[in-house]
Amino acid sequence: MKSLRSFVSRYPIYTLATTAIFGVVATLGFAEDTNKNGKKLVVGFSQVGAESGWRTANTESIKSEAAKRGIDLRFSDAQQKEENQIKAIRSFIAQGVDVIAFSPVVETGFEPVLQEAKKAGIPVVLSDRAVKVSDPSLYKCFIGSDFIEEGRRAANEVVKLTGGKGGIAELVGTVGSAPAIDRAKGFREVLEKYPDLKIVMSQSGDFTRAKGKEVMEAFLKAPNAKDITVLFAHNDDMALGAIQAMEEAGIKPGQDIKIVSIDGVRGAFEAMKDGKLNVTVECNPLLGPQLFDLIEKVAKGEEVPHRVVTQEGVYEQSQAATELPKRQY
Ligand code: GZL
Repeated sequence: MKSLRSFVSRYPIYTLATTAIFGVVATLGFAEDTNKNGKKLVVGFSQVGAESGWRTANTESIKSEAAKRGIDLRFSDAQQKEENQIKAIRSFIAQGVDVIAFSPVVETGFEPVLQEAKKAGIPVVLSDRAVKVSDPSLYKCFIGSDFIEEGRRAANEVVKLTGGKGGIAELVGTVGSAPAIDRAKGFREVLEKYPDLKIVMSQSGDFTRAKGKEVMEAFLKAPNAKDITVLFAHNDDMALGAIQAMEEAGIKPGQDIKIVSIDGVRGAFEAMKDGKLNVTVECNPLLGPQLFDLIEKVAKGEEVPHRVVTQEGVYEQSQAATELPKRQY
């Protein structure tokens, strides 16, 4: 301490400069995020995959925010396979990361590995999608959309487009995933009030454009294809695939068959601008900043809410042209 004092008295200008530089670095946010021992924060993140435009934007938001905060992010892409996510979480435990975060590809099957993380004293944060577990303490927080509300919003838009009458073809998301289960639930909750609006076909397109096109082709070949007046797609990528299938079959998407989907990716706004999609219900993928705010608190052992819901809107064709330049994903 004495030597430091004598250094400051002999070289005040160097001390002043160093303090100023550190101050600037900290203010500009270049200071690294640290764990409770003051070391660089190490976070293991298991991502669902790269199945859709939404997922790409979500991954970008997570990676860029971690880099901005100087966090050591161990990122793993599960290619939409649960066994890969379980393997990745086990690897994060073995590496002794400070926090594990993941977007579970399906709701069930994660309890054992979450018990292992708890036993290892590593807190877990859920991003985007939830899990079904018997012990809610197995994760500190779940930040993501209210998928049931997204389903209700989509159904209300279908009612507005059809006057409450017609036949609905449904492209379902990944079987067993929280968004697929809850969007279907919210959609059917509203439909109960409209007996003349019926789901005539429903099949999973696994949230991908390719599968969405394939399933829509099958819908259009079905004996009751003529009953379809509306398509409800659980995400924009499947809707864009279905639009391709309709055009190849000589059907005008957005006119002969109305289309309502969910996510709000750029491609959906372009399709609305071209009159091929009628509505997209927003599902915000830009979770990075909020997610790492929560992770930093959890890393320091601070209390966080067990559920954080992201705020979202609904966009119709008439808004597409003005909204398109503003879209961040
Ligand atoms: C929703 C997210 C879903 C998107 C799809 O939060 O989990 O997964 O709606 C994505 O585009 O594949």
